[in-house]
Amino acid sequence: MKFKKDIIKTGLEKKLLVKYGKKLSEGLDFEIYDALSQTIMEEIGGSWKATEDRYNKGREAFYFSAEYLMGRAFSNNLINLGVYDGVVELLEELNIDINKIESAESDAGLGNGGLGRLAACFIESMATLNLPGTGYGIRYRFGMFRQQFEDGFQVEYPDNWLKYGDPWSLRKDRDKVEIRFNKDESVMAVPYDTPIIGYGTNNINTLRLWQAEPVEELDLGEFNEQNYVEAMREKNEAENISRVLYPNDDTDEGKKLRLKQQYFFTSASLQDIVRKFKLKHGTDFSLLPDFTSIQLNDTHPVVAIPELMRILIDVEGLLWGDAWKIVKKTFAYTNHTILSEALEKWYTELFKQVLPRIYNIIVRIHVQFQELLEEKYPADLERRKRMAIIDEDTNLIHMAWLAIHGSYAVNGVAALHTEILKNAELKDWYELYKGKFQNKTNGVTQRRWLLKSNPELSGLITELIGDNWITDLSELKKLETHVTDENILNRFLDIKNIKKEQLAGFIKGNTGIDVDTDSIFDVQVKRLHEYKRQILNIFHIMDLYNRIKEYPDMKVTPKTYIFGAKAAAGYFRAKGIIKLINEVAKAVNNDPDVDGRIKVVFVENYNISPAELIFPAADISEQISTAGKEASGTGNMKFMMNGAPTLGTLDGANVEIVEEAGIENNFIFGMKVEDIVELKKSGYNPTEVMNETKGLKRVMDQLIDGTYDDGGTGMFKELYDALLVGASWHAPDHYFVLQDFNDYRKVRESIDDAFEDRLGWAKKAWMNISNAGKFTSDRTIAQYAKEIWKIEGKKIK
Ligand code: HBZ
Repeated sequence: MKFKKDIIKTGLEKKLLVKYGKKLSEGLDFEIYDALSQTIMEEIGGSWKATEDRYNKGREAFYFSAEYLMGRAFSNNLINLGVYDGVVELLEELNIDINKIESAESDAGLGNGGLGRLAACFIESMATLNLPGTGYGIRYRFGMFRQQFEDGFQVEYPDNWLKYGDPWSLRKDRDKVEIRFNKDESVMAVPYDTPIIGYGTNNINTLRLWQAEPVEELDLGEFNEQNYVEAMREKNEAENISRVLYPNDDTDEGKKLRLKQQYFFTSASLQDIVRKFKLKHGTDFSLLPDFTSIQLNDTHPVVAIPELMRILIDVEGLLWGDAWKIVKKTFAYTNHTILSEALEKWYTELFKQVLPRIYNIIVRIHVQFQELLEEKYPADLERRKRMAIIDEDTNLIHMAWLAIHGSYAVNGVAALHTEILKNAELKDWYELYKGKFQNKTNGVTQRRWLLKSNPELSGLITELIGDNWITDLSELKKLETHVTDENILNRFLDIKNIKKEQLAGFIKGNTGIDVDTDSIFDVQVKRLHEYKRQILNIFHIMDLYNRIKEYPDMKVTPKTYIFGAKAAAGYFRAKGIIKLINEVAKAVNNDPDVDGRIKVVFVENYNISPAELIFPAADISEQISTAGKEASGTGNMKFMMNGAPTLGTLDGANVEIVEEAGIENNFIFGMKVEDIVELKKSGYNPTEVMNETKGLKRVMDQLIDGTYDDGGTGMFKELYDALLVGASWHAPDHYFVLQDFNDYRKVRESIDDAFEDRLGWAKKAWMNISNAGKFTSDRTIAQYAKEIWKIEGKKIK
């Protein structure tokens, strides 16, 4: 977009006056943010429409996702439009601080973690690549909860992100559709469209999020009878459907409202797609798969498969067989996890009650699939049972099985993950449907995670290799020739220091803690989960603290351990780990004996905006999940492109990071997938490991001897038991924390020495940046476009 200063200025003034009745000098930060954003929205309206017209009649991809973790839109949009500097200048002239305007925007936190953020990166890459692609999802009234620490415990508060409205979305009343659950229950789905602005292009794609509303605002009969509460009931019940994001990132909720959410947004999106298809191509639905590819982001939208059957049969009058052929050529499914507790299953009873017609369709798909299996594996009853879409022993509908059977492509999200799917978790399915399986290693958008969040490093990169890297990240490879240039390495270190200063300022504000920016910033930010092993990290800190107390003169390279993590509200053990980290932090940070050598910081309410400060400031990226458990990880990539070596296991995309950047430039430790298989076979005894590993017994004892106080909740004892005794649903230490402890400590010690050689360190960091090219979501999306969606870029003028 061309920057037209006068137009932006006049727009800003007008909007302030009309909407808030204020002159520029009187506007509050939020009001200025709102007025400016609306002005930009008006300016891009033409391109937005032109993009829609350009994609018209061609093949399109649709991304169905229950989550989009977008963060703030303002600066990113200005940057992608190429008007950021102009707007900064204008605001300076008007004596307005852009940082304050930026901060007035709430994060759109409509996602839990990696899966939701991936969706956000993906739609941005689609726009940048001029790909005809639309995102569909839910406009939650409340996103991911706001986390607060009270006495070291996590407490959840609602995330009221729409309190002041959202200037980046447009309500499209004319496109609203009715969603029928059963014969006497329906709601309206009203779309809100957000422009997805590509970088360096005029193309503007769309994210369409549905909001639930009652079919009729008020029951007038009840109202006239003066039953006001009854009159409002329908409104509230309808609105409940899009009221709040479920904050679980790992266990399937199995709740009625969650199923309603899933059906609500997939049905609305399919109705929208079918309506537009008919407008453009008429009613020959056999052509639908020629023009449409729908990507299912995990199992959350998989109910779309039977719903499209319903629409084609009940509404459009097709025969079952014809409809099924169409459906199977329309959907593709992405798997993001192998944790069995995360694979969605629904009780038939509940399903039948909420969605009777869809249930019938699933039964028929199930029966036909069993017939197919019988033909293929007549003698293998066990296999047929394992693969049953409806498990007739447990009465559970297995959504992942429905997804694989009902789609034309299935993909994992990193090479190792896809191999595990093919050879273990989905082995039966791979044997049946080999041709469907693909790998698509995740990526992240460098526009947000480097260009926007680290303008200092971006400036240096552009100075050295030009700015093509912004849309072609493989260009970073050209930086490698500078790895021997001390001047450049020193400039990198200076930039890292600036970013650390900025983060230190934020930490001071967020937690009150002063941190030393000369210390190693060792960072683990991600959802709190046992498999991600934050407990391994804190155990190492407890051990180091014990040793410092015992040998006060011991040499320690100063370190700041930074954590950020939310636990699912009902995940007791994860909340215990949060409390433990906070207790250790309190002890360490207030102990004069430690004398500033180590600090522990737990950033409250970690989400996208703090993340943009954290990744650029990190010296070390902690990626320490149990091998085989983290499907990919994407934070690991954000650290890498900002020059933080990985301290990690050979898990998920870490494997590929090390392949690209060199094992010598990262810090790899711990058991590999094969080692774990072996250890399980030979019998794992965590108590023995604890007794044999120096310092470990002491750390474990501190969980139960009162050293750290869990406020009488029993949380720390529960952690202790999980590691040594196990529980009804798992063996002791099933994520091998104790087993990997010693190796982890060793590799951390090697980091200390490496860090003190400043230039040597800068070289490692630089090699990571130079080889981060693979991990752009542009590459991932180009692969989806070519190998799954079969779509091509269509640039507007
Ligand atoms: O998806 C994550 C994986 O754990 C991570 O390894 C991967 O990089 C990322 C993107 O592919 N999975 C999630 O973030 N999953 C969820 O957030 C989730 C949300 C709701 C659920 C289940 C999982 O019901």
